[in-house]
Amino acid sequence: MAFRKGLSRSRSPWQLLVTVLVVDAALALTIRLDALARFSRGDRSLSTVLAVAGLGWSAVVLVVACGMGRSLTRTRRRLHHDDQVIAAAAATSSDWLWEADTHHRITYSSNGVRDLLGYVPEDLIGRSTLELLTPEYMGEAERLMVHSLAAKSGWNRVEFSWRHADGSAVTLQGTSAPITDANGTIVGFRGTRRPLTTSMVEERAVAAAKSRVTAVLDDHRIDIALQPIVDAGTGRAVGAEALARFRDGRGPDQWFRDARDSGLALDLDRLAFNTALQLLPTMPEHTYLSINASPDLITDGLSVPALLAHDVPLHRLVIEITEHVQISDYTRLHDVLAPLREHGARLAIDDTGAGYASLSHVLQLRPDIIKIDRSLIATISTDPARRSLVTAIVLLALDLGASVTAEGIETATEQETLTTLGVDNLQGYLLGRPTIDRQQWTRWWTRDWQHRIAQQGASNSGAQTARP
Ligand code: G
Ligand code: MN
Repeated sequence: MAFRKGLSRSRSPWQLLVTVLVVDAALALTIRLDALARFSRGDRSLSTVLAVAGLGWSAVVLVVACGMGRSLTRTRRRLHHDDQVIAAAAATSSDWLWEADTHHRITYSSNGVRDLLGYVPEDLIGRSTLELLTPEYMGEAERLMVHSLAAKSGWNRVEFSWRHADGSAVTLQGTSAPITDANGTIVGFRGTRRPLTTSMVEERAVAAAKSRVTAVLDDHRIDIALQPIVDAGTGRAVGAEALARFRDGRGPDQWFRDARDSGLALDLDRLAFNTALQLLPTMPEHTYLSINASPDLITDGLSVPALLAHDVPLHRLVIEITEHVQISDYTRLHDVLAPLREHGARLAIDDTGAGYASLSHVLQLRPDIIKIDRSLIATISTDPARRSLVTAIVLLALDLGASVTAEGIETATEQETLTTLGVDNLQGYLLGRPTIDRQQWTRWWTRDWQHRIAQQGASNSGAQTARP
């Protein structure tokens, strides 16, 4: 394998040399044995003495050659062992071990590249590393090569985005060391590339989320969509729910999760609330605006004195508390809300019926409005148990002096069933989808939904669905 090429090549000349030396010494010993015999018979002539000295020298050569041979054998064994260790590491490592020349051409690739990028290692030999990068990283890789050649060093934990064979992008972290020739000139680099660990990915995701949320907070880059809420009896809009929308098209749930993950939940909640609140004065006198608020926003994020001091028509404001969130301190929530409610603001419990805490929220907070979650509405026409639950909520609301709004109404049949069960207000795609289009808002305030619903009901009589 290429990681080991240099070492394997150097073996044979040494072997040859040792063999030559051993044969040479053995021959010299054999040829000069007669001189030894002459010497032992008492011949001390110069030629005999020299021949015997040469014999001694040949013996020294033989011993040295044997020593070299032994050490060579030991080295070969060690190299063979190292070879196997490296081969095993390359074969079993989930990292991608690689070598490339200074022109980015791949000269070796381990099996790790199969899992990481979906390529066959042999197919990569001779290809340029640059081709495997996503386009935005090609320039960076070229700059890194120039810099590493100048600094005569490799690189450490550099992250690039690579093109997987299936077309997706994969971030790998790479570390390398230079490969030098006999003169010390860098002829390439070898190293490893590995995927980011889960915690690194998470860390990065949080950092990205934080920078996205911070940008929205800095520029107030949030839009408010309104969705009409219609009186089931008169068919007229009585108000609208404000829903945060973001300009990158990602859903509000994702954005609020980003904000939670990056510790900015309260800030984003506050921005959404205050942006929505600005719409209230633009709406007709007879309508209210229902704004979602987390319990934390109410207790720690809203400036109640500011709400009381400014010209906020609190009698036209509804604060919706989601049912999904655990409320740790009902008393505090109650206390913070009290002055606002005294000045006319109403409290709605959102998503009632969707989770465990619904009735306890309702009982503890005594809302003015109970909003029934759309999960209860979806099969209301066919599920008697759900109808009973809605009836129970309607009765509870009667006792509490609250009104009931059904959310997520999508069909005329659902609307008819809910009206029959005594629900006061209706909200859902059937009446109107959430929109940021102000012209549509204006049309809602004068629209007669009764007429429209009746028409749809007639044209769908017997049908279960009439999705707009
Ligand atoms: O829980 P809350 O009321 O805040 O949820 C409002 C969400 O429900 C919004 O994102 C809105 O787009 C969505 N929504 C409103 N009406 C309907 C509907 O009729 N059907 C469905 N599937 N979603 C709705
Ligand atoms: Mn809501």
